[in-house]
Amino acid sequence: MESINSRTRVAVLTAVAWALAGSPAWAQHKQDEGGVAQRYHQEGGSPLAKEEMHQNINPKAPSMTKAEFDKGRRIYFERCAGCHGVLRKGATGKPLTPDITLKRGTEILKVFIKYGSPAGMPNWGTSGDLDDAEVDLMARYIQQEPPVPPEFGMADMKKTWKVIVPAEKRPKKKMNKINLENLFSVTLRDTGQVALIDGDTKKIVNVVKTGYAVHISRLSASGRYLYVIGRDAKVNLIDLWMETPDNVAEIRVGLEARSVDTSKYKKFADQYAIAGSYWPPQYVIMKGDTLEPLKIQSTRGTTVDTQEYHPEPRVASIVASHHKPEFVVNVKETGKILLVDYSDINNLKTTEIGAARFLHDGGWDSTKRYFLVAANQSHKVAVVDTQTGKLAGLVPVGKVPHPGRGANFVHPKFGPVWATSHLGEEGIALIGTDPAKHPKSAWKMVQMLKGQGGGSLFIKTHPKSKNLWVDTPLNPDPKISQSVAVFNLKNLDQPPKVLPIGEWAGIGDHAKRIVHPEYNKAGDEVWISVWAPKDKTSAIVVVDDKTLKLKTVIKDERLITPTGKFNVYNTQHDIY
Ligand code: DHE
Repeated sequence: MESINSRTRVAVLTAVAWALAGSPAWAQHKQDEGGVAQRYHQEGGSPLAKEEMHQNINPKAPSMTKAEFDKGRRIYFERCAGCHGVLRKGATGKPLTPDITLKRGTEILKVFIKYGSPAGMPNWGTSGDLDDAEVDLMARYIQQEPPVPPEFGMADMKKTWKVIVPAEKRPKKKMNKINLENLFSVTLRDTGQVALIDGDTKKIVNVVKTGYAVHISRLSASGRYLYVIGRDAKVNLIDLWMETPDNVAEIRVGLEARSVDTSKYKKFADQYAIAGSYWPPQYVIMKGDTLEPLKIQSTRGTTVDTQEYHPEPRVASIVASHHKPEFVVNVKETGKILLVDYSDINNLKTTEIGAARFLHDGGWDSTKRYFLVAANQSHKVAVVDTQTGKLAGLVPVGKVPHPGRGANFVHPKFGPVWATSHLGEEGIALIGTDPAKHPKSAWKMVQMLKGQGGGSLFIKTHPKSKNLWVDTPLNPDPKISQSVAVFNLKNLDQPPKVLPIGEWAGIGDHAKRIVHPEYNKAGDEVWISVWAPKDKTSAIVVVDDKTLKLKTVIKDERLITPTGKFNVYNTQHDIY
């Protein structure tokens, strides 16, 4: 063991004492909350773990063999890159570039990696995720220069682009009897597939092969085409008019990605698709019916606050305006929102709106004029007025907001509001969204409802419903993570009803997370995923929205690790 100087010893002892202090409940609680948010950002691991990268040796760093460096790189991309960034410039987690880590030294770094920190760093060692040798390896790895993954440009995209069924060979009309408006595309996360489930019969229509650890599904303006994006940046295009809906084209748009959407403005219906990537930091506009890549735009640039250059600003959520030929592209690390006018992609006009770091997920208000997006580490929600192309507000909410696409309803006192739950606390923030008739409430948090606990990811309602559904899949208490809270919108002072979805699934006692409520087209039933490990039974529980009673449980051996569910009609029209 290297000798420890006194500064190191104090830091080590403080970190160890903090990590071991089981006694003060609040401290434990805070660690859990922080750890939950950080672990969530690592949830899928990064597909970059598999990419070959050059080992750049820093002569001042402790030595490493090529095999150790490669192992460190793999662990880094699986566990750390989501928070600390590919190039270790920092995002949800702190920067870890050698100018910083070399000063800390191996022993301090080992303590942070093993025991975690109050700021939210998970305790990778004491949790059993990494053994002592791996902790030591990682402490040395992060003192080396960060290896840089390759770029992924037009030529790379074209090499992966496949049109499986050319547009002219596809059906001229719908060839199946499925009620497509009530079809659900369900992410089967760990098998790299989506299950297309008939919302009326609850039967699986097809299981379609897609990218790795699939993230989201979105619809074309007409509702005919379904687009699915994997964490490996593979986009699949599924034609829902086929006798059995299936893939008609695919492409990889980068090495890692999360978001996809399509041109929703009438004149450009079904014409374009857009996908944003985490690496390389860029977005690409494609031909809607073939996925042919047409235009790639980098998101590298300066941050909104310190105005410093950032080499890897990841593309988080993307939404398409229904009123204009415009995509709203949210860039995480720079904290900027780009309004991309796609009416003439050769003379692309982009409005850059400064918001706050780090932009993640969001959705439209009920009129679809305003877009609201979580700036999660700023604990704010940014609001863009897409009519004027300006920031309408930056609303302080609770700790680490995570809305999914959020929920719109009319509050008895404050008029139309949009709601988000939080990863870092139990509150559900309601933000006024009607500056014309309720100017005093507009772009302010008008109320904070008390939910079951932190660790919430998604919240949902429907214009025909009087309920607001809030999941808590990442809460450390299984009672909370395996149930959902339902608020009565007509009486928001009443505590929510808690539905034991995990128990209702009737699939056994194994670990499971209850995640992502999604309405059917009629808005009278809610589907919730019961997400179990890959080798255990999962299910989808369907609840009657009026009576809050169990309607049915969808079970099928093909339903492996279901997470997000996307009802065709609601997704196509941004109803939430
Ligand atoms: Fe997601 C949406 C990123 C972990 C399920 N997720 C999004 C969006 C982004 C994102 C940027 C918005 C897309 C859009 O609207 O265009 N998610 C990330 C991450 O970076 C993160 C934190 C870590 C990771 O490694 O990927 C992450 N996400 C998860 C999960 O662990 C979840 C629960 C399960 C899974 O798929 O692994 C998960 N994310 C989802 C879902 C949506 C989503 C279901 C879409 C919600 C909606 O209703 O639109």
